[in-house]
Amino acid sequence: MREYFPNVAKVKFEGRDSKNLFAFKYYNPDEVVGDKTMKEHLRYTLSYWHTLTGGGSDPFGSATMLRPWDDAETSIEMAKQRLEASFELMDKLDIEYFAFHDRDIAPEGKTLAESNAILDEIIDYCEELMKKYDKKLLWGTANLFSNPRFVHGASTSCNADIFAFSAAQIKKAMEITKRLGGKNYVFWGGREGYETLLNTDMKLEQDNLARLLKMSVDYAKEIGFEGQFLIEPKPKEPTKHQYDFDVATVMGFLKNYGLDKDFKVNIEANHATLAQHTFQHEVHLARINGILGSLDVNQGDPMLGWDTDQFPTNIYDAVLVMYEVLKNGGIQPGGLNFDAKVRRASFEPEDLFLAYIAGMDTFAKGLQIAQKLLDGEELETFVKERYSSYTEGIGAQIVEGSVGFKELEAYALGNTEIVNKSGRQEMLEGLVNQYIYNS
Ligand code: XUL
Ligand code: CO
Repeated sequence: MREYFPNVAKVKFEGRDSKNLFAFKYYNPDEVVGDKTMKEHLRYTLSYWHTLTGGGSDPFGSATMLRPWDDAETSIEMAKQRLEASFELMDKLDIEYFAFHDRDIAPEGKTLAESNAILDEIIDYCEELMKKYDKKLLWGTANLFSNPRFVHGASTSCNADIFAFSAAQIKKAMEITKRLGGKNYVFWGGREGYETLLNTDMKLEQDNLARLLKMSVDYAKEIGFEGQFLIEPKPKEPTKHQYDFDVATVMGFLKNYGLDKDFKVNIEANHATLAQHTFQHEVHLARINGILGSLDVNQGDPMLGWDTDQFPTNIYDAVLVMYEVLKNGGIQPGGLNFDAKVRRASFEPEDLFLAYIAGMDTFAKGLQIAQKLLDGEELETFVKERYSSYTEGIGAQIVEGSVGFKELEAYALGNTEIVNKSGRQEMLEGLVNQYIYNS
């Protein structure tokens, strides 16, 4: 098989003093952190769309990326070359998992039947390469947003024919995900939202979204697909009002429609910040509600209001998110998917490696620091102490549910000296920094 990236050899761990650009300084797959190796904790995943199909075009200019498969003669030939290149990338970067949409792994045909046949041919080859390179599928999904037919949405389209088409596309995507042993299946509602209420029946659209999800659960049972279903929240872009705005909105929606037992969430950093939340907030909220499924690790630009999908290099966020992951007891069967693309000006093939290395080192270091923070117990002890009034006396009675308004009024009337304590935010921020500086 052709070598697509002959200028880059297998990327190895060389340690923090290495000056080799194509080496890991912190990601050491076999290093044990807490109870698992780094590789087991992090479950790094290559995003097929950004890595293999992203061309670098923007609203002001066309594609810039130089890619070894640019000269392929047909779209099927190009899809096969991309597959080969993706496994070479995973192999050289020691990335165990990948994630894909149906329409980025294989080109779309003129009809649904033709698209399905092309998918089958590509998935056959994918399966062969997975075996050869010993790689796994973290998740599959259906692209229900790029084709113009989804102009009014997919399951939330005003057009029932589009609902039917979407169901058929998900059915096929779920079948191929099962066939490749996918650990999860993701639903990102790319166009499930609206622009104006002047033309929108929001109740019917949300009911239909729930109907489609219910059909997905039923079909998974029917074919014996046991992967975890994940909803990926995002607040805006492409539609102004996306229905799966953030983790809290998704939780309410799932409960409302009785779907909460069947779905968890795939949280993306840049989607969290677009919703005016920190990445840690979204991960924490999902964790305490038992629905933390998987992570799309990337980062946005604090000065831009859209999804820039940059490779994650912010160590502070990585530490706090890995702290949540550790407190969750891990992220399996989810993983850390680099839903990130190189910048338009980083157009050389080698930039793909450099970007993944930067992201993988960031989360490896984040994991190490988070484990130390957890072992140090200062944060946990502080928070426990801060709420200690609920472990005895009136607080314990509130928690047990043994008092109501009358008892609380009697207590408050007799309690004339209320004392509050400092929240010590700056002290705690300094403490986290100390862990980062010293590790
Ligand atoms: C879009 C996005 C998607 C999902 C999968 O912002 O994040 O790539 O991760 O459809
Ligand atoms: Co994503």
